[in-house]
Amino acid sequence: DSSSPKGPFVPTQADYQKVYDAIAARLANETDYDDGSYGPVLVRLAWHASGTYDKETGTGGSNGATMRFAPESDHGANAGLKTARDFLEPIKAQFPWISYSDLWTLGGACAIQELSGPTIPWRPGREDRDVAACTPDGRLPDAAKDHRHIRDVFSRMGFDDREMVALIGAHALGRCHTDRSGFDGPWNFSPTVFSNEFFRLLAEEKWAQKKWNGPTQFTDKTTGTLMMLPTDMALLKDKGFKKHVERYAKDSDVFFKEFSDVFVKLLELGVPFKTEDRFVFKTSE
Ligand code: DDH
Repeated sequence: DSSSPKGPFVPTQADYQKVYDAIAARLANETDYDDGSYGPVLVRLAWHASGTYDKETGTGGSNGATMRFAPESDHGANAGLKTARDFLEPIKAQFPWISYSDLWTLGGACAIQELSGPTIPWRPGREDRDVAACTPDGRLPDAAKDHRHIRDVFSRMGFDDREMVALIGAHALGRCHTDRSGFDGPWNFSPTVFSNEFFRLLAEEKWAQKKWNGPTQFTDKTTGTLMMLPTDMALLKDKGFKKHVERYAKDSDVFFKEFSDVFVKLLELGVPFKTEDRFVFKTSE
């Protein structure tokens, strides 16, 4: 009946799949960037939007998408993420009903799946908040620090040792950029394919401090072209972390399963969802 009043648009799983498909298509088309994919930087955007969560105060997390605003957009840790936010703008224009906070997290889930990673079940319901909800600087990890810092930062979000190590395995993807973090280079030879290579190389390669004028980072002795951050190396120093590095280095299936669970948890920290149901999106062919 065309005369009946229309209620507000309530998107279904099929509508979110359309958003997923549009992001996946854009990832497939826009290959003239870095190692050929915006996927890694989309994963980093979803992580930095979520990783500000503080379990004591309930502040931060992906709900709000406050990285749209200064000061949060200017926090040192977020350098370079404008690239990812801008990449998603045409998707927001095509689907104006989705919040930025849902879009950025969906972008991360989509990128993991499209880069051959595990399925990332995803829930909608985040609402954008204004500049007043920006988190203070210093909540995201500092790559120059040690195992105690990793444990401090990730316990504040509510993660245990196993989850911390699994999450950092996302460094299978992408690279460091001197004009963003000051560090340089990729962690493995296939930075656009999600894998357990980060752990395999960390456990099996020999790493030496890089000789250069930049910040302290490590280089593989075999080729001299790969990198590890001080915080990555810290995973070998701490017994509670190292056992998980070794488990994931040996067993890719276990890593995929445990990464999926903890990435889902990361993207949901502090979000007041109204639904229990998660959507599993179909990956593109
Ligand atoms: Fe990371 N990360 N990350 N990271 N990260 C960088 C790049 C990428 C740390 C530092 C850096 C996670 C944890 C940590 C990704 C995902 C995740 C860069 C380089 C630095 C520095 C940025 C640049 O120069 O462009 C530190 C420190 C930690 C830590 O936990 C101690 C986690 C948990 C994730 C995740 O996704 C779950 C990804 C992907 C990238 C590659 C980005 C790109 O543009 O490529």
